[in-house]
Amino acid sequence: MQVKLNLVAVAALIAAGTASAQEVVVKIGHVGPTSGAIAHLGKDNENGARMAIDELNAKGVMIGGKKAKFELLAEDDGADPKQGTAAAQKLVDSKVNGVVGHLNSGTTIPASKIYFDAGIPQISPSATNPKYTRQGYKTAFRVVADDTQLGGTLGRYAVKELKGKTFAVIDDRTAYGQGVAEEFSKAVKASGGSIAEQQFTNDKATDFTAILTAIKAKKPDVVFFGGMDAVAGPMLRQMKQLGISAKFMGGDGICSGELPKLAAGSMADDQVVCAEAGGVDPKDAAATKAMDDFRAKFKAKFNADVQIYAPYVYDSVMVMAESMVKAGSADPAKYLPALAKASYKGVTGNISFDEKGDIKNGALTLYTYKGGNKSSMGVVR
Ligand code: ABU
Repeated sequence: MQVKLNLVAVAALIAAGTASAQEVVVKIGHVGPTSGAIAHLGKDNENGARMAIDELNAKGVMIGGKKAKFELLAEDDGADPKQGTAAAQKLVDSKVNGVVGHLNSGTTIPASKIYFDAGIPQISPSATNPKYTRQGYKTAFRVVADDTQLGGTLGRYAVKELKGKTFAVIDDRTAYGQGVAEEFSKAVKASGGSIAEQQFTNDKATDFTAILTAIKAKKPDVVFFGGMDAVAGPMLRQMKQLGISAKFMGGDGICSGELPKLAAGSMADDQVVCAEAGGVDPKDAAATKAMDDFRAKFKAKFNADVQIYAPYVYDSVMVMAESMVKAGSADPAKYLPALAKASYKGVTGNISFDEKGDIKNGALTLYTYKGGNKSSMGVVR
């Protein structure tokens, strides 16, 4: 009886061994702030990655003749550069095949050196500081437009379309906030506007009375904030309390579905103008439907609306997987050249990269808010 049981066990072990020899495990790392003030954005990104991983596994993707089993290794960096590099090192030590992340420029840039040194491809779905792809790291890719495009477009729009003449600019001193605010100011000045007041805060601040009082004295037409929605919301509340009714502008970091809640009813319709660093052309019916379908599937799966970048994270995982399929290998050194030459049609549009690793022909979508909802004002390239 004992011998028979052992034979059964050995047969099962052989079967398991055969199955695993025909399977390749692909570990995809994801890093974003799933704790802290912008945890809602980090979770949005992480869920985008989870959705892609689940779909790839359901589809049964073959890489080099073997069935691929995708695993998500999700890390929280708290939007903190030190936690970001620790998370990056942990993923490298876990021998991930690729990384999608991080969310913030301030974490993505220092982490990119760790991935580069380890030869691991990294795609950021949301970090917009230009420096990320200008360090000469062949492992660094980005699927959204950068702050030069974001700040520049918003600055020109503020002068030419909103007819603003005097501006106040605030930033949160992060790599993203400072960078996008500088690009905005440059474009405003180049378009004939003037910066009447410049102030700084930080990404954890909650009281803006002093800086808003200084701004109020200058009577600006527009207040621009370089930073994230978690700070912009309370800032809008305090602007209203102080009687500042200027237009409020910001980049992609404030352009979330959560901003109206964070501002707690203090935003007037059309007061806020922001830009997402991507977007599909509303005139392209097929692309619009694909994005609408994605949002509906996301809502059904996670019982949450897309905040900003979940679709870009989803596409980042998909383009990485497709590059592995094309290369016939999930080995980072083998699929990296295929990723650099990718031409992938995703829910966010066509993804291919220039020589720096930036998306080619990146789009921007300008938004305002009406009745507490994000409302598209069109796509700009
Ligand atoms: N792009 C806005 C949020 C992420 C970042 O670049 O820091």
